[in-house]
This record gives sequence, C-alpha cells and structure tokens, in this order.
Amino acid sequence: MNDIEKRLSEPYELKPGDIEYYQENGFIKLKHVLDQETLDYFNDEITKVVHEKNPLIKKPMEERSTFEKAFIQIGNLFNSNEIIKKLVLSKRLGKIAADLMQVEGVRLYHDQALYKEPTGKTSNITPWHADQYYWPLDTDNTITAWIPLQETTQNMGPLAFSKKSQKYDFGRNMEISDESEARIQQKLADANLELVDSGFDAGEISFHGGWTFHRAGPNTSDKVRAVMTIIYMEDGVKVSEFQREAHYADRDAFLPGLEPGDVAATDLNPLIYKR
Ligand SMILES: O=C(O)CCC(=O)C(=O)O
Repeated sequence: MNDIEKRLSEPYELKPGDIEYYQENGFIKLKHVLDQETLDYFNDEITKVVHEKNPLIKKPMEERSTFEKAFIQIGNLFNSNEIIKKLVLSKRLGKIAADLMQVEGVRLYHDQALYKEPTGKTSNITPWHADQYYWPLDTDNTITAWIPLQETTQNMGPLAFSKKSQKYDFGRNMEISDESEARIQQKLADANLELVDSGFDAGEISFHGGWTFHRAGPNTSDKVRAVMTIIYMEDGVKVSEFQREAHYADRDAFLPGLEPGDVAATDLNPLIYKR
C-alpha cells in the first residue's frame, strides 16, 4: 500500500459539533480532509478520463442547454479505473459519510466527475436543486461528498448550500433547470433560509444530504473547476417505486436489474465502510 492509499484509509477526526451541524443544516464543509499530494494525484487521473470521455467536446457553449453548460459530467469512474477506485472506495471518506448520517455502514450509490469549464461571457450556473429528485431510493440517508481537486475560489463556482433546506419539501419535484433556479430561489428567500456560498481551500470537502437544496455560481475564472463527487447511501436501503423517467435511468446506470423493494446492493454498490 502506498502513502496515498494509506492516508485514504486513515480516519478523519470530526470536531465536536460537526455531526450536529450536519444534521441541523443538511451539509457541512470540512477542511484538511485530503492533502495536496493526494489532490494532485487524482486531479491528473480524473482530468485525463474526463478529457477522453467528454461527451460535450464538440458542442459549443452557446449551443448547450442550461444543464450541459453547468458541467461536464462523467459517472461510474470507479468501475473502469483502478486509480480512481481508490478514492471512491476510501474508508476515510466513507467513515465521514457514515458518521455524519449516524448510520452503521455506507455503500456507493455512484460517483461522478463534475467539471465546470471557464465560460467567458456565457453564464454556466448550476441551478438550485435537491439530488434525491433523481434517485429511486427509499430513504433519506444519502449523502454526497463534493471533492474539489484544487483550491476553488468564489469565481470558479464553488458549491453553495441553503442552510436547513432539507427540512422543506417545496421544489423536491423539480429537475435541474432554469425553472428550478427561479422557483426554488424564490421559495428559499420566502422561507428566509441562509445561503452559504464561499470558496473551498485545497483539501476542503463538503458533504450534503440528498434533500438539501444547493447550487453553484458560474465559473468566471480562467481555470477549469475540477470536482469529483462520491454519493453514498446507508447500507441496507431499498429501491423505491419508480416515479419518473430519471428513476428508471438511475436504476439502469447505478442499480442494474433491481426492482422496487430490492436491497440496493449490486456489484456497482460496494460496501465502503461498516462499523
Ligand atoms: O458541481 C456542481 O456544480 C453541482 C454539484 C451537485 O449538484 C452535486 O454534487 O450534488
């Protein structure tokens, strides 16, 4: 085992109050989770794969939909790349996810790279949304680790969160769109919820729950915002009824062959951490 792998398996010390903060606010930003060497190692590899697989490479920014402008999205990297697999299956990160959700164990739901390109004059926000709209999972115990692969300053479009918004159910039936940006923004403002929108230091990672509303501003810098995400679910959760096209698409991509009521534990959903 090399040093990077070793560090990815060592526990991260949550501070007193971190779990309560996450449970109350629906997200948390944690500093010094990864060191610079680890970030550089995975940035090189993930960036290489994103360039190889980029489905939007020939589509000019002006011709893209709001969703396509927001980021280049490449999923399930752990399954085809032995290097990236080490990050996705990291026990250090998996244990943080289990601790914050206060569950015994977590499985991978899926991973995805989200690269927000610098766009000059074209705005490329990530509109307000809650992730669980897309996921056919019969639980509230899902959590995403949002892992910037470099320092992410405010002008690069860091992930922003609406504090305590997991307690509200308006907008949970909206996909990522111009409409979700406008309508959820209005609802959050009406409910007077606080926005946390700030840069990330190198090595800082956020964790947000599946029903927490979040967005990201445009990348107005001259650098790509390289981000890896890992989505965890509590070990033992079941597949829910399929209510929309996105649920069938997610089942096919991340829970192949499963039907409502089945335990969400295919070969694509390894157990990452168990107490
Ligand atoms: O990276 C982004 O701009 C959006 C990320 C996001 O919505 C997520 O990870 O759930």
